[in-house]
Amino acid sequence: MRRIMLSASLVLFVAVAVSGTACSSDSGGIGTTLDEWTITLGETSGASGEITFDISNEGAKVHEFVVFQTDLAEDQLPTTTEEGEIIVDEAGEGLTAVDEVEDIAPGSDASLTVNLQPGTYVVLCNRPGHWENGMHATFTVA
Ligand SMILES: [Cu+2]
Repeated sequence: MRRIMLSASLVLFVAVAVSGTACSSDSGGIGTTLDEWTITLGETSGASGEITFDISNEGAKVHEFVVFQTDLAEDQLPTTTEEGEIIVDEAGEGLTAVDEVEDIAPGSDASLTVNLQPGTYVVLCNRPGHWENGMHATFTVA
């Protein structure tokens, strides 16, 4: 009898562990919403190491998601122009490009996993004019 109860609780434990894993892989990333003209992060800080941004474009325009390491304020980045509109100068002083996802269509999702060291990061959309219109957010890694 005692042995049967032990195996029953072992089965229960395994079942909980498996469903716990499935649950965390569904929502393991940082929810990231792109829209005109905002980038909204579900969390604005995280621990160093691999971080995944689960990106949804809920806007009506194509957007992109670019990650920079920088100590500059998110609305005070070096700029240049493209198609007559302001964009962030990705080679500008004080910016270190980390990674990006381009051309995220309206209504579609994307995912970006980056390995981040402690520091301050700015995420933004660098389609012409979009950063200037407000598509930027700050993310801190401890
Ligand atoms: Cu955009």
